[in-house]
Amino acid sequence: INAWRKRQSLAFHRNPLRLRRRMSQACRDRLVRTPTVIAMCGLPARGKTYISKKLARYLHWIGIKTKVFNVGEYRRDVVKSYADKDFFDPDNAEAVAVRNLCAQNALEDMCNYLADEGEVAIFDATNTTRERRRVIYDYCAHTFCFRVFFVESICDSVDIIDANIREVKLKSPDYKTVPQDEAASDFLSRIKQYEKRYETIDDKTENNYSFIKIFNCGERFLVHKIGGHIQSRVVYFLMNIHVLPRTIYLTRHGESELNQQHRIGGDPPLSRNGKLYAEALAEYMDNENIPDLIVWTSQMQRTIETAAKINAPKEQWKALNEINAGICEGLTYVEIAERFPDEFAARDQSKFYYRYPGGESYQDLVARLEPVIMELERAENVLVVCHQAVARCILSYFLDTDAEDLPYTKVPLHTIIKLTPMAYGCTMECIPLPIEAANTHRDRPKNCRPDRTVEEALNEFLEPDTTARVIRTKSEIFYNSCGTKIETRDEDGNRIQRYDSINADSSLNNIGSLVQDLN
Ligand code: ADP
Ligand code: FDP
Ligand code: F6P
Repeated sequence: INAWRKRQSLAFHRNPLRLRRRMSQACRDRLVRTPTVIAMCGLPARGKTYISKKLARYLHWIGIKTKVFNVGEYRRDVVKSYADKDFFDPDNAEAVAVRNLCAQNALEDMCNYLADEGEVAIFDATNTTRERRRVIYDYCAHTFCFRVFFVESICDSVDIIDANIREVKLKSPDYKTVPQDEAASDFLSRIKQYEKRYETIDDKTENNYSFIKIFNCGERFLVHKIGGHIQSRVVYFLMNIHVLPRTIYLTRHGESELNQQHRIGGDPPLSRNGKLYAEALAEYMDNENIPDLIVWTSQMQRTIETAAKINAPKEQWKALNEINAGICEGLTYVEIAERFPDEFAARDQSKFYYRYPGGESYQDLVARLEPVIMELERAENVLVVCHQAVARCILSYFLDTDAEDLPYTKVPLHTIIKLTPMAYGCTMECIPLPIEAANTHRDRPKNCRPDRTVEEALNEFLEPDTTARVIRTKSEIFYNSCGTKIETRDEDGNRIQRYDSINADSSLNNIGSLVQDLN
């Protein structure tokens, strides 16, 4: 650690620009937008990486520039092949030096990120000794004037730890070539190595730190000296999440009368196809037999009608109403391009931030949906029946989509999206029900200049077609509209095999392209 400090001080003096930047930051603690370091703390297999990734996704979604710095990755980069738990023996001086160097590099990268562009950085390491926490605090709070918030996860439930090891830790690159039983026993011994020197955050000697302690996956919390709005939001978020297995179902309403006319907004009833979807959806949900399912709709009649036949308790949320298109409500995209060419171009240039005159932007929508996301985190099995723009915002939270791509995510009508939270993310499966519907999606146009002609603005817009149909190929394989194989059937239409759900990484952005290709 001394060598680490020396190096730090050398690097500091070698870079006068950075020095100036730091000096000007000296009084930052009193500012609202002071960057925040969230430093994890806890023995291995206590959910630190899980919490780091989930927190980063949430902060990114609410528009805060956030990045996770996982010291395990720095260590794997330096020590190419992990031998065994002896590497984590606190009396193994050589290994301790390597581990400290990795932590040092991660810490430097993290602070540079915050000094340059970041707002929140999460330092994902064990940080289980008082000395390590002191070094982190001194470096981040004194040298850089960043706020520091420790998040300690404490868990003594053998069942939870065993499950974490089995479901997550054994899949680590450390154990790629090691038999599972051997790996499990090595990981338990690794935990024992850390236990030799583990010091929980002490609210007397470490009384000056801001921190939260999470006991047994949120059974109990201890919160100490919260500093600033980011830390309060983080605490609120951490107090709402849970790790129980569940599935979130997401769908848009059935096709509405205005969808058929390609008009946006309004509060129209369902079309004939939309009503058929409402019936098919109720039947699908019934067949899924989901324990304690609850259904959320917006307060617009098209979502209420879509959910009406589902046999489950229902709640209406105003926050789930579709984006308000202000002066463009009830118009088609063609009419908007003709009547308000400047507005139409402005939206194409920056769709996430563009606010309709008298209406909303996608950015406004994300803010409006935050309580819904928080309740979704608290809930177990839920079906959310909502709208195109709203569904894009909710999906972007689960799939960690960038603001720029969010408003172009393809979410076809008459498609059920099944989201299943997994260890560090979420899997997504799309199930299109075979009922025709209008295509309400308009791609990002190539020409977004304000001086384009109406024709150019609309050239990019293919006339709506039908979409979201189950596609049957000659080989009797069924695909969903994400382009993922969902099942094979025999000549008589009986299911032969069902395929596993896809990983969220393959993202909804591919919906539609495969539909067109196969058609
Ligand atoms: P660590 O980074 O502490 O070594 P991981 O984040 O890799 O542990 O462990 C992931 C597992 O931890 C997930 O299966 C998740 O369900 C579980 N988990 C999440 N939060 C907690 C918590 N507060 N306490 C214990 N386990 C948790
Ligand atoms: P992770 O589970 O994230 O991989 O032993 C657990 C571990 O993290 C190691 O991989 C990593 O080298 C170490 O923690 C990093 O933290 P320390 O520097 O605190 O040991
Ligand atoms: O067309 C259906 C609809 O839900 C409209 O009510 C809404 O204005 C629109 O989709 C949102 O999609 P986009 O942001 O792509 O215009």
